Amino acid sequence: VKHPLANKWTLWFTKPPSGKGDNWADLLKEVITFETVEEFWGIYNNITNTGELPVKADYHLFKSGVRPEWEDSQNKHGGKWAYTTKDRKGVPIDNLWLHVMLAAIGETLEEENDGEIMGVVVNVRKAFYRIGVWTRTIGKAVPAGDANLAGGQGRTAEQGKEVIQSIGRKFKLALALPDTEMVEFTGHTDSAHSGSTRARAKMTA
Ligand code: M7G
Repeated sequence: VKHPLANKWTLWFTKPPSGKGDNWADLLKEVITFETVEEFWGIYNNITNTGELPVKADYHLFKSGVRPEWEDSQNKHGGKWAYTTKDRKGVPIDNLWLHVMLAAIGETLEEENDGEIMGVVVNVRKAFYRIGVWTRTIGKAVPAGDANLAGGQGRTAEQGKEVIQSIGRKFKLALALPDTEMVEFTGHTDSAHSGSTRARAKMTA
């Protein structure tokens, strides 16, 4: 018996740059697409653990049809919740990432019909790991009739902000973070224009 997931998902990998001329587009590789629980475990059990990846590698698990890039039409008005660890040593990254992937494919990061979750990502960096959850919006009003969001019913700005806040709280639950740890939300346009992500964080949970 195969247990279908609510959505079809695609796993992507960012290769660390090998030389100077490597750009983002050359490094981002589509790995595999799946749509059942059993396929997920088959893939998970056969890929390199995050804790064994080299620095500058990423895994991205996105809804099929959405590229894990700011420029994708479904991401360009969105943002991400991110948890950045203070170190790499002693961090149970494989466990954290597994729980976030399970929350994504099990659809527990949002309410039914929110239509916000685009994907989840883990970054391996020199001094830290970062796990992110990408959302379609940054918490704004949505007009009725936008079939992708709010079940087509529309949302006020207030409701939009609360939907994003609620995803932050669910993300924190998936990570089982203590109250002393924080997750931060940033819009992709801010990330794309660089600078310190920390200084530009718009919401916290
Ligand atoms: P990062 O992995 O988000 O964070 O971005 P980091 O600074 O902690 O490593 C690293 C770099 O990868 C960015 O400065 C961009 O050059 C490139 N990059 C990352 N993302 C997610 C994108 C993207 O969506 N589009 C493009 N064009 N470049 C990206």
